[in-house]
Amino acid sequence: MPHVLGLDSSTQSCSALIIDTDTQSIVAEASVNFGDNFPTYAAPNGFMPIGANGEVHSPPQMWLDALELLLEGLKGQCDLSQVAAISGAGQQHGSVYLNDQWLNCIDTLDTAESLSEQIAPCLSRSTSPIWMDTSTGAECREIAAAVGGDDAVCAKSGSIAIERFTGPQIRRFFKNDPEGYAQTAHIHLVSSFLCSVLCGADAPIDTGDGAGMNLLNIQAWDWDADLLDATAPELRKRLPEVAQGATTAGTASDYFVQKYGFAAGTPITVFTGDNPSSLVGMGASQPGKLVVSLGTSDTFFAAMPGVVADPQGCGHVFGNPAGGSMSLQCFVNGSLAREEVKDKFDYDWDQFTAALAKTPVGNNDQVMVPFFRPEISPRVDLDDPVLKGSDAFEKWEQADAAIRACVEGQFINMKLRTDWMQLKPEVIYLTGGASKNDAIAQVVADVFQAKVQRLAVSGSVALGAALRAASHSLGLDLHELESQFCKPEAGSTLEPKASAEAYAASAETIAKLLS
Ligand code: XUL
Repeated sequence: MPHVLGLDSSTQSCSALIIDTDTQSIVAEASVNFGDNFPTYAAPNGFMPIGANGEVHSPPQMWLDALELLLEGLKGQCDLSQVAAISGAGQQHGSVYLNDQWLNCIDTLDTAESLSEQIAPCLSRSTSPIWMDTSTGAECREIAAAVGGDDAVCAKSGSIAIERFTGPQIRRFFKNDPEGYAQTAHIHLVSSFLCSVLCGADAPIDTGDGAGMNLLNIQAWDWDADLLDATAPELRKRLPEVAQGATTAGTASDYFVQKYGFAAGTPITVFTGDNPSSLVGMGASQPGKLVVSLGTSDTFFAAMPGVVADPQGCGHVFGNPAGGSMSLQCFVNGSLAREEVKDKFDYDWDQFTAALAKTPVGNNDQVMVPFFRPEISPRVDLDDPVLKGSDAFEKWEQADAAIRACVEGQFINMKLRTDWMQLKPEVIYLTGGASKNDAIAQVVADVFQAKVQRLAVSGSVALGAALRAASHSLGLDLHELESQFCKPEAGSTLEPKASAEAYAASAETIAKLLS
């Protein structure tokens, strides 16, 4: 009977897993794609058309509608009164702005009406800026200047003031719409907003997601007075408390008990960000294992033995939901760059894969800076001459060599940018769409000189949430749960085939180009 629900409200969809911790199996799974199910929000990929200044917003009501449709789907698959614990995760950095009706509203929700109808009047800002928003360059500079420069912000918050983070977004809202800011009594992250709705009370922000705001002090794991002051006036009273991952936020509110059949009193563990949740769902919450996720953008994250910030200012430190801290580095030129090279030569993915098989490891020392849009690791803007690395790309006539140069360039850059974490990985867990490609996975193994594994489980964010809830509320050992649920797919392990020297010359060239 120990069923546990994990939720994942990500950029494009809301998904859930219910696991049985006795039989170590998945009892129910559901996913609701925002664009497909809610076309009236005009957010086909989960966000609305990009604004003139790089604004990328999503409607929070859409997240609520998706949550309801998802729970409806789960209710059709199993008896939700059997769920003994709940947790969840949200896309990081996105913020929700609420007025003073919020607390009363979520405490008195009526099952005759939908969540989105009832919560809409509480929104002091109808849409939420999300992590893809790049409109806050000026605010980042202002915050850094007020606190003593990038290094000072980085030492305090684990990241330099950076566009997609929440603090600069809050500052921009305060500057552009002071009345709207004055009407705002509560500011939540996507994760803590949804957790609050489920609990019917204001939920804390956990250290995993909270550290993605440029507001949290990563030594104290609490709000930093200097950063709050540099961001917007009277910000502290608008923010909830900060909590460690192993914290109960509340219990399922009457709305969810009556409408979906959850048992009264079902405990809800504080939600976290999608990446911290995935760290747990990949079975990597203890130092020694690291995760490389190959998606629209590529991310690299790992549990850290101590709190260290990136001296180059490109990486991030977040709280580890299992305790301590984790590092994360995001590479904007992920799948989109691989796709760009593939399309340039009119290749399909099979031809792309064959190109890697046909070309030698190290590509005869020919390199490419594989950035086709501005990169953040390292920071390279569109008008930066380094993007002529893409001009270097223009010079590529040989499709196969160009493809190898792109993939090798991506992982050589990833290795160079993540050296600050001082990790000696025993194993790299590869996840995301492109992780299934053995030829790409082999380049990862060779560049990092580490074993690469793919896990049998998909949906590591929702699984991480379920495992956290099982551990915290049911008292089960998190690391044991990870070893039960996060098993490598049979035959998926790749060992490095090339020697460490194979990439020495290319790594030197790329390091010089990007210095
Ligand atoms: C991490 C980041 C994204 C979002 C959306 O810093 O911006 O990975 O969490 O998934």
